[in-house]
Amino acid sequence: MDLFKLPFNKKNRKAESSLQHKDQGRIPNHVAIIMDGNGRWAQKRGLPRVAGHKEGMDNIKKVVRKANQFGIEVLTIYAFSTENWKRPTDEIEYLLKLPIDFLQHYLPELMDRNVKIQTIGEVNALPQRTKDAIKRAVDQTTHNTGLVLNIAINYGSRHEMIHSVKQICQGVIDGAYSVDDINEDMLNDYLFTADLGDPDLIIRTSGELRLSNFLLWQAAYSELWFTDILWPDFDGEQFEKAIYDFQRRKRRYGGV
Ligand code: V0D
Repeated sequence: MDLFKLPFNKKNRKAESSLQHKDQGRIPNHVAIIMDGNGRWAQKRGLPRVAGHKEGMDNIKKVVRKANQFGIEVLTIYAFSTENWKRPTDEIEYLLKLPIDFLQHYLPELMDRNVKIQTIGEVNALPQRTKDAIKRAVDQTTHNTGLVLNIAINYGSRHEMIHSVKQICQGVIDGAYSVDDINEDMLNDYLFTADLGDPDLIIRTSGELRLSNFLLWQAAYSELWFTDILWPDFDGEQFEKAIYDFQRRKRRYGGV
């Protein structure tokens, strides 16, 4: 029987999880992952790049399961960036069908696990069938109280900041507040992540040491954790390692 089927919620997650007590460490509230290396994983095996994306999609459940066991509140995964539109058309077409595929396979398990699905990014620009599938999943899981699986899709951090600034400007024009009222909290409140909090830990697989337009504002004090392992090979054990490394770091938020 798959662990993935166990019902979890905020209350019993603590009791069922022994993991989070290891090292007496703090559990990060919010972990974000850049799931890089799917194309390379496929090429290494002489497979088409899309086979790597499919494998990468199937891999998400392992990390969701682990995040749930740890009692992590928010897991943000970077599925499609605004820059990904530059890829070949057939690859984009395949990628934009993955949410449908993913939800068809895993939505029942996510429901059983009490996982709540949310998205950040410009979902409106996606194909109608993809949008419909995502909306159904968000609606169906909206009252779930366990892990928030926040999927960044057609997301770009600079775009998100521009969006926030435009909203604030409109507020000034409308007389809702003055220029002097603008502060960090206000900008934050207009970001897509307003209700999620900043990521405590950002993981990037596949050896690239960059943020690549992912959560730039929100990453101001995030711990960054990199591995050479390609996303389809990243498993629960690796995720645990990242959490334990996080627990050993001292976070200072600019203080001493
Ligand atoms: C490809 C590796 C899940 C990275 C993971 C549209 C890139 C597999 C989703 C997904 C993608 C999106 C929305 C949703 C449920 C699942 C997904 C895309 C790519 C791009 F509500 N995996 N995944 N979306 N990949």
